[in-house]
Amino acid sequence: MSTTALRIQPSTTTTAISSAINHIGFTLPRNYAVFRRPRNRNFTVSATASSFDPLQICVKASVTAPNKLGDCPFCQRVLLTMEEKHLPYDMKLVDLGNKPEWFLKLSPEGKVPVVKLDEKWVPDSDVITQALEEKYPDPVLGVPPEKSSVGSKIFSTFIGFLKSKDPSDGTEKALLDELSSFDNYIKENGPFINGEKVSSADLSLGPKLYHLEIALGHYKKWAVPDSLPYVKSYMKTIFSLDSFIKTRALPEDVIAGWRPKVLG
Ligand SMILES: N[C@@H](CCC(=O)N[C@@H](CS)C(=O)NCC(=O)O)C(=O)O
Repeated sequence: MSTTALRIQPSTTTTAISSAINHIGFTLPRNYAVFRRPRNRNFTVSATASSFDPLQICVKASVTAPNKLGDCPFCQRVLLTMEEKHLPYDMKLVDLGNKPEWFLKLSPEGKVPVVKLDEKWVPDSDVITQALEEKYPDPVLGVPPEKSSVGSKIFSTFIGFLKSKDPSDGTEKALLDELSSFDNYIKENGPFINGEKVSSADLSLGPKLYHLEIALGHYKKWAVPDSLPYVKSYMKTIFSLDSFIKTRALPEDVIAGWRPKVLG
């Protein structure tokens, strides 16, 4: 908690106090609130984070640029959740090619993302995003169970097609079938999976579609066909969210990340 002492009259509103704080060059981070204590006397103003210090998250580091976020779609999913919930966070970039000791101590499986919640390092994006939803329910990102699996087979069928060396083995068709049923779903229920607002289902699927677009474009010269306009517009919408732009990987990292799978 940080404390800023100002001379303010008892009648001064907290809104005026906030602007006074901003005026002296101290910008309140998002998620901070101003309180007066004691009420209605000359007092100290406390600018207090509504509940916590920044969340600590370990994520994959870029392999193509120094000090940049890498190409892990599960890390991006968690970062997107924090961004959409306006939670401050502190990223620790981990070189997965040469995992440091400090990282292996807190993540014995050696996987990212891991997030420190209630003094414990928690792995797995499913578990982390669920815990964030429970701990920080505003805004609600959760979806009814029947919607949480919409589009969930797209990622595995994309990987099957990406790895395939035989154009007639049915892997492209398997991916197109999944994309086609997603196209129909968005046509009926969109623009997002849960309707009008972005949800946890979009924040999980979006980074995977980003990998699909870049990796298949690069390695197979393949793109989502024009016959699936709802998939294309969905991708455009998700990829242009501020939260997505802020947390996306560099295309060079996505390409480098999939190379071992493609070479097989
Ligand atoms: N089920 C996990 C998967 C996490 C995962 O596979 N992360 C990859 C990076 S994308 C990883 O840490 N791999 C360890 C390694 O490459 O050694 C989740 O949803 O968080």
